[in-house]
Amino acid sequence: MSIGDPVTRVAGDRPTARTLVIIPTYNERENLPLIMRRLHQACPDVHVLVVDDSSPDGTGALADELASADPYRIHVMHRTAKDGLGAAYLAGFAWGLSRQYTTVVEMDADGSHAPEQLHLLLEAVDAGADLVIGSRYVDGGNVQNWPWRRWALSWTANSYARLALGIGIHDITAGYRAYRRGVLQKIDLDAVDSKGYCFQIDLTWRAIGNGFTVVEVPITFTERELGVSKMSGSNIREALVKVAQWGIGGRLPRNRAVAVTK
Ligand SMILES: Nc1nc2c(ncn2[C@@H]2O[C@H](COP(=O)(O)OP(=O)(O)OP(=O)(O)O)[C@@H](O)[C@H]2O)c(=O)[nH]1
Ligand SMILES: [Mg+2]
Repeated sequence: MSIGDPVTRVAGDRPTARTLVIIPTYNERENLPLIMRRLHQACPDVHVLVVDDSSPDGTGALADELASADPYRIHVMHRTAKDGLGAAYLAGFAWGLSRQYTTVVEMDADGSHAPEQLHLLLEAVDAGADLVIGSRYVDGGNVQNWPWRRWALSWTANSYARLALGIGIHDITAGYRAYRRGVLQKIDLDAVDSKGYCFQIDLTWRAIGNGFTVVEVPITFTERELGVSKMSGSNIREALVKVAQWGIGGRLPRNRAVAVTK
């Protein structure tokens, strides 16, 4: 099947009937088995694609072991070099769209996105949302164990993007998301070149620009306990520059810039 093809629908199918969870990894050896176990305990029916950028710590080989023990539900894509979160997700989206997945989820490997809350995102897709964002900054959402500097960075990044783009989304940088297949088919993914967390802003901006409904559901985000963050100064610079460009370019008529909070 090719990327633009519609999936074969069975009468009564929910939009999340065939859900793929993409987990990008770079040096997440300690975290990967934990997150996979939690995910399949919470949502036994979802399939997983691990997208590993040749992690020096052997995460890719570990993912292969997990997949060989559960080949129906667990899949692995190996990429040759660290090329950023955005490129890993784009490769994962293409993989998912060339198969019969109806909903595609983004989830970090580091435990910040609780698999036990995935059902909240999927329920919102089934209720009609096109893109669901697991949000830290709507009523009921929160962050656990963040140092104040990390919180300040996230708050500033969100406020800046909201102001520059003129959109009412509270957590546009959030990486816990569910996309209806049709959103990824319609967005021009070939034009996306954001590498770091700017990728999340980019996709939200494009989803809204294409007229899709974006819904935020509250989640509890927990700071990673194992492994190290890949957040870098270049990620921040990328977001600063691109958001300013998009804001000035005004690609989006303001009256379409709406988001719904659940
Ligand atoms: N394949 C791939 N995965 C990556 C890359 N960079 C980060 N990741 C993964 O993307 C997810 C998010 O990365 P984190 O380092 O936790 O970054 P973050 O969540 O934005 O930042 P923190 O809040 O500091 O943790 C994790 O599962 C990483 O292993 C990359 O270049 N390639
Ligand atoms: Mg993280």
